[in-house]
Amino acid sequence: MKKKFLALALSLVMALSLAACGGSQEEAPAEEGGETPAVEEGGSDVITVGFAQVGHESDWRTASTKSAQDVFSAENGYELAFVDCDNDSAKQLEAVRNFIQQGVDYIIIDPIVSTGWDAVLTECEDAGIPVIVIDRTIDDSDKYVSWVGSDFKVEGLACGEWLKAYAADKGITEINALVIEGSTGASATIGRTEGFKEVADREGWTILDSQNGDFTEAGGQEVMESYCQSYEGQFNVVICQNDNEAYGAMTAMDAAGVSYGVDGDVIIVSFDSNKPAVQHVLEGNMNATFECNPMAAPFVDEVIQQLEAGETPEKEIYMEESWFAAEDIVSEITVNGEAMPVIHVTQEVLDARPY
Ligand code: GZL
Repeated sequence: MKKKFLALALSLVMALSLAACGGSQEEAPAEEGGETPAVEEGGSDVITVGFAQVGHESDWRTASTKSAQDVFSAENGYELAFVDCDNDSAKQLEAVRNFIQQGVDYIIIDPIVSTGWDAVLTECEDAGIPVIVIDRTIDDSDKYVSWVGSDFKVEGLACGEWLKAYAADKGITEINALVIEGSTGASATIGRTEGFKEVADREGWTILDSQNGDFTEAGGQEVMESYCQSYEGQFNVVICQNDNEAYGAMTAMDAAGVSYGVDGDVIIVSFDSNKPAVQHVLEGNMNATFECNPMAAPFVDEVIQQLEAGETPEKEIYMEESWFAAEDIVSEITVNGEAMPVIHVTQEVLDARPY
């Protein structure tokens, strides 16, 4: 800790001298993107954490960032160096290398994509800085202490199993689906796509198209506008791989005169289940939403405290998630042999949503 403390003090002196000669490290609030300055000088018992966040592309991401800022605070004994990597993998690798230079005590990574990580994780290992991965996965290296996140394939499977049961109850015998994917190469995209496709293939459904909406509202709207032209009258299901894409898709379908939701011609679902999406489900604009829990920071705090105490944390820590539907039709689904409840959204359910 003292070694790193000295390195931090040196980087603080460098930052201050940089500022004195006109350079500066603008401190940008996380919700606008940007980065906090190098970890400032703290007491010797302050735990310094560098967090290389995906970006600021969605409501889910905002909730994830807020969770980290709430947990890794001064009053909790932390100094947080936060970098919003703006969905740019090169920037994310650079941020991690800067954390190594700053000599932080721990590095948290939410990897934009799941490959290209072994070299920089080896540098973290050589520097003696433990890495904790959250949310998305790193698939080409295991040089990190723990991963905290969700099973994205289970989310995709749950969506498929719910749709199967819902369609059966509604007497819908033919499914022609359009998928608006998340960012290419993200494990969330890969898992949700795989899971839903596994059910679709088993049930003989048709996936008419599957294009990248980049987890953004604009991306969802753009892809859906194209779909409304290319597949007019051919589709009855839209799978949006996050809430923000669904908001954009609804805007596009409104403009194209396509009805959707509980009383519409098209079933629309999303992943994440942020409060605005659950509100849309309550109002019947969306048929269902499948939660992806963004509150990983408390679990990371637990991992760090275990490491500080000389204990060995779990390598994989999965977070609890729920599935929400507008109508009280499908109350339970089975995924990988496990029975899972489907929550009928009421005002009480909406009010209880934490993010
Ligand atoms: C999933 C997360 C995804 C969310 C999107 O764990 O990585 O990225 O589903 C976010 O909202 O942009």
